[in-house]
Parts: sequence; C-alpha cells; structure tokens
Amino acid sequence: MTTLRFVFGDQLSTTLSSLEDLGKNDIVFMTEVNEEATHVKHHKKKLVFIFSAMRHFAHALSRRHDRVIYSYLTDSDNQGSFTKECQRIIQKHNISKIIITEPSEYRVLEAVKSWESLFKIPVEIRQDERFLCSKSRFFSWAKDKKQLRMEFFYREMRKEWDILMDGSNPVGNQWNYDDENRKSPDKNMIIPDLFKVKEDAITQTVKDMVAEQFSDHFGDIEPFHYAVTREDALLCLADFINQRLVSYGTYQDAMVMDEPFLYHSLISLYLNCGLLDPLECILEVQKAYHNKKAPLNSVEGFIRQILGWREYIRGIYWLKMPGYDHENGLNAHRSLPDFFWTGQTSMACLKQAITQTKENAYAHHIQRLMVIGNFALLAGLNPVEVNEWFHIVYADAYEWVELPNVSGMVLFADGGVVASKPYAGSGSYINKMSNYCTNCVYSPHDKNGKKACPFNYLYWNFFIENKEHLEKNPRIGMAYRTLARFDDKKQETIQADAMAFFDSLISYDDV
Ligand code: FAD
Ligand code: DLZ
Ligand code: SF4
Repeated sequence: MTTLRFVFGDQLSTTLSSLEDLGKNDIVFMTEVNEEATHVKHHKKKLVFIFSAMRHFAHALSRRHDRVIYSYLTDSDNQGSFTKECQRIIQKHNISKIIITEPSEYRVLEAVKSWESLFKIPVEIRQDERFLCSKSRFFSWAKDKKQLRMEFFYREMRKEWDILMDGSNPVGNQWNYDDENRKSPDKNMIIPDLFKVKEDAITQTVKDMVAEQFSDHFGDIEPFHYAVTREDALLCLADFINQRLVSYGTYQDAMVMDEPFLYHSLISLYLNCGLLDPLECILEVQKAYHNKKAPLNSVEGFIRQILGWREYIRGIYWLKMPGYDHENGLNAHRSLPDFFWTGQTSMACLKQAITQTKENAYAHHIQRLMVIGNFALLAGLNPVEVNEWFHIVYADAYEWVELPNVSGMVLFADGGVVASKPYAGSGSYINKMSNYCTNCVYSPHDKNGKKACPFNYLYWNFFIENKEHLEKNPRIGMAYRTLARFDDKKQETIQADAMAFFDSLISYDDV
C-alpha cells in the first residue's frame, strides 16, 4: 500500500500542500513530459528554466526523502503525458492512493479529476495554499458584484493581510500611488546591472537536451542566467530590493532602448513555479519600506502587483473558466503577423519588445501591455492566436495568468470583466513613455501617410471598426466625441492607411 505524491513543474515549493504529512514509504513523483513542452511550443529558454528547476528541486527533495522518482524527458520508458506517466508509476509501484495539489491550469485539473475513475484508486486533490486568496474567497468577493474591479479587491486583500496598513487606514492615507508610477524615462536614470546566476552542470545538460529536442521552438537559449533553485531565487529577490526597488515605482511604466529589465524585479518566473512565495516577497518589500530603504510609491506599486493584480488575475481565471479562452468580444479576426516570431519590423518599439522577448523570454509589463498588446488590440488580432503567442514566449507564462491578462486586460475580448475600457494607446503614449521613437523610421507626430506612426491611424481605425461594441461605453465617450469631429475625408484617410498597413502584413505565403 503506497501513496503517490505527484508534483508538477510549477509546484516547486517544499511547503506544498501535497507534501504535508509525507510518509516514509510514500513516493514523490515528478516527470518531464513532452505533452507539456509542446501543448504550446514553449520558448526554449523557458523549457531550460522549468526542466532545470524541476531537476534541482527533485535533487533537493531526495536529500530529505528516500523515495523520490524523477522521470527524464528522454528516458526510454517515459510515456509523454501526465496521465500515462501516472499510470506507469501506479502499475510499477503498486500505488493505492494519489495525493496532489490542485494543478494551476483548468486543462490539467480536468485530467487529474478523471484519474480516480481511470485508475480505480482514491485521488485526493488538495488546495494550492501558495496564493493569498483562495478560489472560494475570490468567488465570494465576486458574487453579486456588478463590476469586478481589481482596485477594490486589492483594498480588501490589504486589510485582510494587514499589509501597508496603519490601523484601518492605508499607510500614507492613500490606497494607490499609481499616479506616481508613470514618470517618463530621463537621462538621470542609472540602471543597475541585473543579478545573473551562474549556471551549473545540471543546467548545461538541460540546455543540450532542449537544443536537441525542441530545436524548432521559438527563442534563444543563450545567455542563460536565471535562478533555478530557491536559494538563488532568494538572492535575485534580495538584489532587486537592494538595487532596484528604490526606483521601481517612479519608472514602473518607462521603456528604454536596449534596457529590457530597468527597475523591474524579474521574479514572476520564480513565483509562478513555486521557487518564491508571494507573501515572503510582499513582507520583504514592506520591510524595506519600514527600514526606509525604499519610498512608498515603489513599495505600494510593487505590493499592488502581487497582492492585487496577481491574485485578482488568478481569481478571474477560475471564475471564468471554462470558456474564457474562446471569448472574442470585439470579433477580432486578423492573423498574427510574421514579425511576432522574427522581430523583423520597422516599428522600433515592437522590434525592441519582440527581440528582447526572443532573447530573454521576458518583457516588462508596459512592453507587454502598451506595445505588443496594444498593437494586437488595435490591429484586431485573433485572441486565440494572441493568447497562444503570449503563452509560448514568456518564462512566467501559465494559462491561469497569461489568459486573463491577454483576453481581459489587453484585448477586451471578455467584454470588460477585467478592464473597464480597452487599454488603447496611440504613438504619443509610446513616445511619452519611451525613447523608442527617436530610433524609428516612423514619426509619432504624423497622423497619416507613409511616415506616420502606424499606432496613430490604427488607434482611430480601432474606434471606427469597433463602434458598435464600444460607442456606448461611458469611459470611451471622449474618443467617440473626437472621432465625430473628424470629417468624412479624414476618417477615410485613416481607414485607407490602416488597410494599406494590414495588406503589408500579409506574407507572400498567405496570398
Ligand atoms: P514586476 O514589474 O517586478 O512586478 C512584480 C510582480 O507582480 C511580478 O513578478 C508578477 O508576479 C506580479 N504582476 C505584475 N503584474 C501582474 C499582472 N498583470 N498579472 C499577474 N501578476 C502580475 N505575468 C505572468 O506572471 N505571467 C504571464 O504569462 C503574464 N502575461 C502577461 C501578458 C500580458 C499581455 C500582460 C499585459 C501582462 C502579463 N503578465 C504576466 C503580467 C506582468 O507583465 C508580468 O507579471 C511582469 O511583467 C513580470 O515581470 P517582473 O517580475 O519583472 O514584474
Ligand atoms: C510548463 C511546464 C513544462 C513545459 N513542462 C512540464 C513538465 O514536463 N512536467 C511538469 O510537471 N510540468 C511542466 N510544466 C508545468 C506545467 O505545465 C504545469 O504544472 C501545469 O500546467 C499545471 O496545471
Ligand atoms: Fe513605435 Fe510609432 Fe514610436 Fe515607431 S514612432 S517607435 S512605431 S510608437
């Protein structure tokens, strides 16, 4: 009679609920499976990160528990999927019960739910306690609410966890310092070098394996400097707090040529696979505020992202699945242009954001939201294709966090659940928040014609194309009032420029 504790690649936490009360005779099982690596064709660097982190975690676990079984992707008996691997282990080790922490994705949870009847043994699915808001807590918050705005959810979380609180009031008497998170980049910015982890032999082996097995996947393996152990992830967090937190808030929305990381933390990949715990990150950053190492706009801005946005996004995912992955509220249908895979475009902002994504499996929030995402929104790209791209290219991407960000925050495909209005921006926004435009063949000041920044005419074309969906939204009234002042000729010019631009995106293969 042996119990199997099945641990997934994004459950690399020793505090995991499925590892509580671990019996001496229990088997802890982890497996690298082709189905996960190719379900969407993940970025090569992301695969190196996940597999190396999994191998390190299994090694660390086997130092304190005798029965850890790890199945390598290239093992001859590896069956290639979670279900088939589970079946193999059950048969080989005469397993009588499975204990598992609930998977983070709907697709995998559905598979796990079928195991009890498939394998004819009990399957105990435990809650994932690594989040600060349980699913049921989020559902009760959402119940009967007309609008599910992150800001109000965030305030409840602040009170519930007593974070940045002064009694019942927010520290500084203000909940949100968003308006102090929007400074344009300037010449005084001194950007610290990123803390880079030196790779070890395990990572080197994984790199060779990924290069061989997944050569047709997007992205660069080199250079690889991400942490793959909890110890190194903690060093990355400490480095962020010591070097970059101080300016994080002020320049949170800024974008600078050839500076992919700026003052961001780069911890999402560690949080999402379990190497770091959200509460410990929040508490460390709060401590930096109390120790006067960082200002309130940085500390609150950072805590809002984790205690607010991250938890809220997860809640929305579970509230809206299944079905959320096929929402297309604006009926957007255009295909993803080739340059999403190559970075080869004359638009400097997109070229920067996509090339850096290819190199690092990372882009910071405003690059994702206001450059790549904004383009996808304005160009009316098909949400299924856009979601797949975002799921593939980022080391921190799992459906539960990628999908609501893309379909909700960026594409307005959910009809306004996450965002009260589309985050649409013209070239002037990108020009204000970055220095990209000075290196671009287009001008952010030109509205139409060959030299005009495509974001400018695509912006107005978006409002024209989506009039029936958006005109009645009170938060977009201003845009439609401005549009109404454009004469017919101007509107025709906008549409003609947009159509010529869309035509130029169609590759010869598609014609
Ligand atoms: P920082 O700016 O240092 O922020 C700190 C932490 O806050 C992040 O590590 C992250 O855990 C959390 N956070 C911030 N914003 C969000 C958010 N909107 N949703 C959830 N968590 C947030 N984040 C992912 O973790 N995985 C994704 O697949 C993902 N896809 C995104 C797709 C789009 C289109 C957009 C607009 C955002 C997406 N985000 C995603 C959110 C955000 O862009 C990343 O979390 C952030 O860029 C990660 O970099 P960082 O760790 O340096 O973040
Ligand atoms: C992302 C990922 C990849 C690429 N590969 C694996 C894997 O081989 N084995 C594994 O256990 N987990 C992997 N993961 C993370 C899973 O996709 C993630 O745990 C599930 O989607 C959770 O529902
Ligand atoms: Fe991007 Fe337009 Fe600026 Fe070029 S001019 S970098 S396309 S915003």
